[in-house]
Amino acid sequence: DKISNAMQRGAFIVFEGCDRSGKTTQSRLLVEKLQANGVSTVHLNFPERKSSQIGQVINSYLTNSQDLPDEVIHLMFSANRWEHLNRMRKQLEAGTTLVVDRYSYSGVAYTVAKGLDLNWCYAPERGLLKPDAVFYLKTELDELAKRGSYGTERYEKLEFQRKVSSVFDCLYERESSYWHRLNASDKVEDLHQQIAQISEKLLEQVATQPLDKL
Ligand code: DGP
Ligand code: NA
Ligand code: NA
Repeated sequence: DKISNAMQRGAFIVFEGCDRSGKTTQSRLLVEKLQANGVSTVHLNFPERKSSQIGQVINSYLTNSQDLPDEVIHLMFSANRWEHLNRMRKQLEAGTTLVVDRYSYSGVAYTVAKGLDLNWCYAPERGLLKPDAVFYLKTELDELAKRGSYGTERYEKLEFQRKVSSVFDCLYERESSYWHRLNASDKVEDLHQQIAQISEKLLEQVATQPLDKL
């Protein structure tokens, strides 16, 4: 009926994976598909580098124009997610679906890959909204290397990505109830079909469920 329709929330969908795993392409395709189906959908990307001072510090760190201790930049990435929490919650509650390119799991994976403790890394993420689904685009690193050389940003080095990838694998084992691990070397269109199918089911399932926290 009309009252319960008014209370339906959007889904919170996250894409995770190493650099160059195809997250940006797949998240865009999903947004286009949902919008074409008449689903109110917003595309977000973390880190959000432009709209805040914290985002600008992160950008200068990633482009190697500023150095910061590992702990400090870790907390900055987390703070960048906290900056957007209220707006994200309002959008979800208003029925808008969020498709988000990277989230707290990148936060954990990239800092654990530097050698910091996983529980310490996860702590500042607690209390942020929990995604309804995470699409983990799993890359074979040798495959990724064949896609051509990485860019010049701080983390775009094969050995580092190998470590990031193994942390994502651990997180997948831990969080597999709502993570979908997909083979990033599948054809773009095949991957998109898998993702779209899972997402469309999810929209109905979560519409009347309360939002959860990490
Ligand atoms: P992207 O704009 O998705 O290419 O991300 C930029 C880089 O930042 C990429 O190498 C992944 C890394 N990154 C994304 N989120 C986090 C985070 O929360 N913590 C850390 N340390 N790195 C992150
Ligand atoms: Na990148
Ligand atoms: Na991205």
